[in-house]
Amino acid sequence: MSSVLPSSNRSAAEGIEIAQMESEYRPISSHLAIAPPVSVVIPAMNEAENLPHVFKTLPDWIHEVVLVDGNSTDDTVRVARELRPDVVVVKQVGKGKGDALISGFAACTGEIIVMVDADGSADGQEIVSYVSALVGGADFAKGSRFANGGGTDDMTPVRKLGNWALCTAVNRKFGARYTDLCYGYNAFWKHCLDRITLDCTGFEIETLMNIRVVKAGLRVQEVPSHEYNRIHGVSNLSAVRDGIRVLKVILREKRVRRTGRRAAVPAVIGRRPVL
Ligand SMILES: Nc1nc2c(ncn2[C@@H]2O[C@H](COP(=O)(O)OP(=O)(O)O)[C@@H](O)[C@H]2O)c(=O)[nH]1
Ligand SMILES: [Mg+2]
Repeated sequence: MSSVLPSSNRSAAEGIEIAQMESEYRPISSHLAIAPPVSVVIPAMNEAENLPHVFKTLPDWIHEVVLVDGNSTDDTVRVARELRPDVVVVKQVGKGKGDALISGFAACTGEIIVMVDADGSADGQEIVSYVSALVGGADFAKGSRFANGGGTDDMTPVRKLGNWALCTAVNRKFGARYTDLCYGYNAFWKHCLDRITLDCTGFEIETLMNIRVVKAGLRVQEVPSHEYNRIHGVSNLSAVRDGIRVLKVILREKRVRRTGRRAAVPAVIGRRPVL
């Protein structure tokens, strides 16, 4: 369009265009500005004491925070609203972290969704790394405590061993190259939800997502992440009970592919993020 304008008007038109672009793009680091709105989903069950820390680490360029309350008996919802009056609170109808996340995803209005635990184990400042991976071309930015640069203060040796064994099983069975499996800090383009059906209720949700994104041919990039200790309270996860649930998901997903009940899906060639 600028080529048909007289040269005296061209710079004014270009100036307006640049001003419009600047208003659409939010700087998220010293070298990156993004246009897509980012929603953060936080599943929370009795995390009132941890929320002040969690909310404090979230970057100010976040579009919305969706807190999914698992029928907390403490002040989780009141504290969340005090800390952030614009927080979107979703009251969970069912039970379990998976059920909570599925409800939270449905409530998001952003183009990018980031999953963040409410126990203080995740540093919200890492969101910029996840978003960078997504605007750089990934469909799914998968946090990893065992990729170079990642780490964990929160996992017991038993949980580390179980996670490693289950991760190895997923890599062998589905041709993935993951360094971590059962980790709650991940981010993805909302359109990925059209390609992966989520139908589980518990802590196996991350495993199900990690398997289905591979099966759907989506582009997955691991993002090194550090998991800190839960600040207050105790984990709701039981290594044995939830490890068995994760194993069942892996076996079920393998059976689904082998019997061909779920059709293979070609790699995504959908809308690409614009920088
Ligand atoms: N809404 C909701 N959140 C849950 C539920 N179970 C766990 N969470 C949340 O999921 C996150 C991870 O749970 P956590 O107990 O820390 O498990 P861990 O990180 O695997 O040890 C925390 O923010 C919990 O509050 C649930 O049934 N409903
Ligand atoms: Mg935790």
